[in-house]
Amino acid sequence: MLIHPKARFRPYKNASGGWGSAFSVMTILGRERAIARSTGALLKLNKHAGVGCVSCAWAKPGNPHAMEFCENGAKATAWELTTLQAGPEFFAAHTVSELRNWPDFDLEQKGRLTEPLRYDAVTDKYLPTTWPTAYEQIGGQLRGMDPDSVVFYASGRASLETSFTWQMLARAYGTNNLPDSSNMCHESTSVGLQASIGVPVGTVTLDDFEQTDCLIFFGQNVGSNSPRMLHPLQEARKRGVPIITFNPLRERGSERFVNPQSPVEMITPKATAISTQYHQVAIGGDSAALLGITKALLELDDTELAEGRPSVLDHDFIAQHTEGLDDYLACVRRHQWPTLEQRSGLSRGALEAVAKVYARSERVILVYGMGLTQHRHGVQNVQMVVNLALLRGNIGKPGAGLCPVRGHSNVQGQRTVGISEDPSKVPAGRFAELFGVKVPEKKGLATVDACKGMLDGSVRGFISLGGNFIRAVPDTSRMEPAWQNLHLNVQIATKLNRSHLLPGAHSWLLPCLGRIEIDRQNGVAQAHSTEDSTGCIHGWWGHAEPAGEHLRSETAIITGIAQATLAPNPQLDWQAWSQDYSLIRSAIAASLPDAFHDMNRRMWDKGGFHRPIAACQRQWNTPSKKAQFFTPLTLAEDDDVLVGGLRRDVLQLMTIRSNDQFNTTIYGYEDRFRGVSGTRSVVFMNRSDIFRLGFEPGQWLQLTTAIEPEVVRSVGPLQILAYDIPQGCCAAYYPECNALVPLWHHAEKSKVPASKSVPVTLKRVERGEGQVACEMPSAGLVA
Ligand SMILES: Nc1nc2c(c(=O)[nH]1)N[C@H]1C(S)=C(S)[C@@H](COP(=O)(O)OP(=O)(O)OC[C@H]3O[C@@H](n4cnc5c(=O)[nH]c(N)nc54)[C@H](O)[C@@H]3O)O[C@H]1N2
Ligand SMILES: Nc1nc2c(c(=O)[nH]1)N[C@H]1C(S)=C(S)[C@@H](COP(=O)(O)OP(=O)(O)OC[C@H]3O[C@@H](n4cnc5c(=O)[nH]c(N)nc54)[C@H](O)[C@@H]3O)O[C@H]1N2
Ligand SMILES: [Mo]
Repeated sequence: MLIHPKARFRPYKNASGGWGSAFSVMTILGRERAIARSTGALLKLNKHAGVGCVSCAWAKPGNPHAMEFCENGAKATAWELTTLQAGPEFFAAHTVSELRNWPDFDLEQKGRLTEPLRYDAVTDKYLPTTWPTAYEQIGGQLRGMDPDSVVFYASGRASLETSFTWQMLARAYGTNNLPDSSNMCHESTSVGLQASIGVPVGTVTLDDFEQTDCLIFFGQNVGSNSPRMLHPLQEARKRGVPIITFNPLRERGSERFVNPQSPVEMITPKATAISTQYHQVAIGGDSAALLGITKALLELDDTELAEGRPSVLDHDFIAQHTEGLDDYLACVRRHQWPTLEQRSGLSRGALEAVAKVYARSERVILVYGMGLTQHRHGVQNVQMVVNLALLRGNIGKPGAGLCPVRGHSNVQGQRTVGISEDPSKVPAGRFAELFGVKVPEKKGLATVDACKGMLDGSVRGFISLGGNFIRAVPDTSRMEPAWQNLHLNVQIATKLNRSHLLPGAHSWLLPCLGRIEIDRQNGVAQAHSTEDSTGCIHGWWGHAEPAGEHLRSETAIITGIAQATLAPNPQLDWQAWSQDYSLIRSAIAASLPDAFHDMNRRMWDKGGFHRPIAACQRQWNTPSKKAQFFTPLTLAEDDDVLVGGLRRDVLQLMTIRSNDQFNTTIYGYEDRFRGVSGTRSVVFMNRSDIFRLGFEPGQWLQLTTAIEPEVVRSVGPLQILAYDIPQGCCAAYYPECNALVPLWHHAEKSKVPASKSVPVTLKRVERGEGQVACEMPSAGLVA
């Protein structure tokens, strides 16, 4: 096990990017012993017909930089191409109960899985098995189960080909139980944008960034989570484009950036200031802030009209393209400034300053991330952003639009090719006609409902295409015992994680190739494809030799399970699909011709090909055929406990990512930009809250969820860090704090867990001096 450095906090004075980034990349390449294996792949990352980065989903430019990757892309590459291995000897040496006590970091740090394994309850170990045996036994289990009791989970990394095959397997087997990591992520976008503008995805492309004259960010941490996006932002800033950021934390990447690939910037101390206005909105305060901006915009409009100047609202656009303005404006007028200031945590002056910039900009891009979607009112937050865009016609014109920044590298694409619990999202008629697969009519389970099914025992089987479900979902302490009651648990994975260590009655761990590895079928290298955050589809090749001879591709594993489970189907040749992925692409193209016609050719176009997004053409696929202004019922119903409200001992907790992690994969204990080093066991608090509540920085706290008093959800000990965060708010790391999030505490309509707004109380606990706080905090639940 790695010896962790001593916990340390020292404010980070540098920009994001720069030498800090370069050192961080070299450290992980060295530690993973992956320098030789990764270098070639890194040079091809995100380039035309090159290697698709397995980190984030940010757009891949047609004219890439010499090195079109970022610190986190390099880390993700090193993580996948590590030469460390967790082979059968490793599993022979450790029981599953023992491994369960290891931190997430140590588990994945053991390296790549190399052989198919089956859990043996007698020895409490994973024992080697063979592929044919595994398929046959899994198929046998599946044949004996009710399809409605089996869940097919996908994490957003799998390619379009794999994802299409995956959903076909679930449907041919007889279920729409297809939860996806996006159910915990941008599902608020899919629901909110669909209702407001008739498409479930954003409306901008990279070209828009070159033409925009203003960018506004809500709750998206660009410097850590989509760092390549800093390049277009830096260029925009050089053109004098204002960038306004709403975030409770002053995230370094949103403040200033040094391009680590620019020799001049690296040797001169010249960072680009990214945000021209930075508003530290209270957690959950964005809807109020957006209402306030609109109120200020209306006041500005009154002045302009009174002085004989044109309106600041785009009345032509509003009349021709939208519906519901009057109701919305009445709601805006009804809300008084003191309420909006209190709920947003921002002053009227600050929101007026935003309105001024917005009113004088012709082409505005509105960017957002988990800071908006992972709230009780996540869908409303998204729709309020749309409202702001509609007021000035900022959708469907060059340089303007909505930019939800997706997480996993193909999470948007997975949904496009049919991974959804909702059968109306797939072309059922074509599936029946082309492949003889009848899509079940019954709606399936998404993530939260799949969890409920585990708790009530109706979900008996779980098959996972990547990801770390049990660590990513909320309510850890209730979910983990339920997960162990599963009858069947099959995990297709590259690295060992906690979801593998709570086995059910029959459990397999099936090691697969990563996307950066060469995937040969019958000796012929296979390409694959992904869709990025801007709806652009690209073809990629694997680059490195596989980590082991026993690994199979994800597609091969899925088709292997399909053949062992399903009766032969003359219209669907799984074997042929597994041997030649171009046949899967042809099947995608035939199923979804509008988006994917000629996919096999077009995915190699320089810069990829864009699938048509109706809203970009100002065609609104809503019931009324207009874009909808959305009127919030109230701003207060957002929170189970009001921020700064009646209970002064309650703080609003957001669960955040460090710069040194990718979701549940912990690369290390350095959150460089936030100045935290050697630990993840911290709670970021406002200094006045610390003293008001009778604590001192450096003390240890136990956090307890302050809703549903009959269930105790508690995590700790976490060490207090005095930090620049609004009063009434606090922050701590995901996934360690997931035990605090009640399963039912999710966004209305989208059911995205409200991981960014959990009311908590804090209690002082003892902790030995000088101890290294690197373990997983112990989570406890008393029912
Ligand atoms: N390096 C790295 N890259 C990643 C990932 C990773 O874990 N590591 N994960 C990938 C995935 S799957 C996803 S979904 C994305 C996630 O990327 P983001 O969408 O950036 O998600 P988070 O980092 O969870 O949170 C974003 C920001 O929201 C702010 N925030 C919290 N609450 C509020 C609020 O109420 N209002 C506002 N305005 N802001 C708020 C937080 O301070 C934080 O800076 O990144 C992807 N890329
Ligand atoms: N409290 C809280 N909870 C959250 C969030 C939050 O902000 N706060 N964020 C949510 C979000 S946005 C998301 S997207 C989810 C993430 O949920 P998931 O997508 O389920 O989790 P990951 O951590 O991305 O999965 C990591 C695992 O994927 C496997 N893996 C990696 N590469 C491959 C591959 O190529 N193929 C296969 N088959 N397996 C692979 C490895 O075994 C690795 O351990 O978590 C959600 N949960
Ligand atoms: Mo995500």
